[in-house]
Amino acid sequence: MKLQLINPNTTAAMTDKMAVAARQVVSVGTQILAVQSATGPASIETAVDEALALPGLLAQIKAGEAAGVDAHVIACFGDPGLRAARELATAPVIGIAEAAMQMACLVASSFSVVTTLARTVPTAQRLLVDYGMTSRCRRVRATGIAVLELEAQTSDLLRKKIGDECRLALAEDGVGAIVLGCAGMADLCTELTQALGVPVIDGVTAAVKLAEALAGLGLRTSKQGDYARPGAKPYVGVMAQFAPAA
Ligand code: 5HY
Repeated sequence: MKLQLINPNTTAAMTDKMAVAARQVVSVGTQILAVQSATGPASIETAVDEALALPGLLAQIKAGEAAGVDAHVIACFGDPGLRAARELATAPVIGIAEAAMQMACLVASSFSVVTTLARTVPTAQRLLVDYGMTSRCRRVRATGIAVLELEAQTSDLLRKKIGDECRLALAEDGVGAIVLGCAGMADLCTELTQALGVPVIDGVTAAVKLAEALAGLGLRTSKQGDYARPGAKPYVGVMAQFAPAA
């Protein structure tokens, strides 16, 4: 089975970090094809970053479909372009935020999200509404860490900061699980699970395992309704390459 793990930001060190985490959890025989967008922002923290990350992300979805991958994972906690990617793909497309939230609900009645900048908290909150998760998530907590501070191996200082915020979530929010709110936190999941004694869910590994399960069951993205392929029409300028074909 081939799973395409797409980092929709353009930072290769972050792609490498998430690929290591993904390869540690997949079954023998599952190949992780880790790629990042060729165009766009180095990290996705604002609505502008997200909008300008989408062409590069959708190009990777198209390339993965052409290569016949069995599933795609969008490895950014804002789940950028998830609905658009599902319109383009026939293979399943999993966003790491949705995957982590769904998995958290299977092992705890409630969870808190520990993420990066305060600026990104409303994005996670919007996703909770979209995914019907507001009754299961008690709080989205910011650590004040920028995404690019997590691009390579997480430093001891940042590990402590993230661990401390998780402990506050457990003490104050009354939750049974923690969801890590950035793909760059994928290297922390195992140690935090051991240190905190509760399920800690990293979206990258959660999404990869869900992608493996869906592909293994032969489930594909529905082409009925709003995930149907976009109809043919011209796009102009730099977007011409994305014009849906007949
Ligand atoms: C991520 N941004 O996982 C999100 C995290 C965030 O470039 N990769 C990014 O902080 O919203």
